[in-house]
Amino acid sequence: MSETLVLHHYDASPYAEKIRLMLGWKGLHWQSLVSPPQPPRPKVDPLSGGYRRIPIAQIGADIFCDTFVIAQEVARMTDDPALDPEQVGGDGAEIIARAEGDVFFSAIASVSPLILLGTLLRTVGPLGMLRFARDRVGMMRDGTAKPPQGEAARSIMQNYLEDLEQRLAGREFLVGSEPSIADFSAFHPLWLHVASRRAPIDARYENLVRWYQRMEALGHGQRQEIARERAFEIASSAAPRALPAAGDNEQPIGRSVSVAPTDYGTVPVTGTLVAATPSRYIVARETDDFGTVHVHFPRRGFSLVEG
Ligand SMILES: N[C@@H](CCC(=O)N[C@@H](CS)C(=O)NCC(=O)O)C(=O)O
Repeated sequence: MSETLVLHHYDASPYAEKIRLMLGWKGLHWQSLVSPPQPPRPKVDPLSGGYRRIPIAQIGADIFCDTFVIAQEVARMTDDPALDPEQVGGDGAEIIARAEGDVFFSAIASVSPLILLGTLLRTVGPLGMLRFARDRVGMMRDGTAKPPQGEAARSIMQNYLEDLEQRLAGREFLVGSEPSIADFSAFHPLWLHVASRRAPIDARYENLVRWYQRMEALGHGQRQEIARERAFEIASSAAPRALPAAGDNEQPIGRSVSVAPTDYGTVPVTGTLVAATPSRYIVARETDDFGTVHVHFPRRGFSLVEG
């Protein structure tokens, strides 16, 4: 099994930026396969079975959906528990939940619609913008997420900036003396906010600005672009790795299941449930092109139904 991580992503994706910076912090060599900012995604769908969000990571014939499990894999590969959302100490879990809840949506919704329009026009052009807007409206339709709008979003964003400014007083990183998953999670909605507003963070947030620059300076490690054929070859020439020993016997192991996010982008992936740990589902998919692949999902924020 190859231990090189392939990241399926696109450059403007903030959740992908969270992972790219983690790879940068660890100075890892990784492979990059870029997909478009909305489906269809023929370079990765055949591997994941249709999970619709980005990023997705691949190690051999194991496919990791959601940055929760991707971060756990980076933590494992680099033997750094501070990168694992389940093991991070201090206020880490609280910071992550906040950054990836209402704050994430507010990072965009707090930006003036005209400025946002300008950003989208510059990055994807008029047609791309229409395609993107239509896609994102559809993506939110079936989920439980209720993104804040207007004044509510602006106030969430401002409280977030103030909270981080205070937390960072007299310290370089949010938890401990080195970057942890709390920093990477706290960073990516701000990165989205800065890119969407096309303006830097207000200089009056001095601690925050310094931390933001420190995080940006971590870079992306050694990124190597690969073709879809190479990613497919990596999957077909590997067998999925051994399953975790500790299982949750309450779950329908060996049965046919569908797993989907509950909040947004609720497209299910179907296969056979081969393992369930307290935090993870692993679904085996039999494919003509790559043989068996194992697709990993976090349990939190995902539903599993039989059949
Ligand atoms: N909880 C997910 C959230 C991922 C997410 O929302 N990603 C955005 C891009 S940053 C997305 O997939 N948007 C829709 C899309 O790209 O199709 C994670 O941690 O990976």
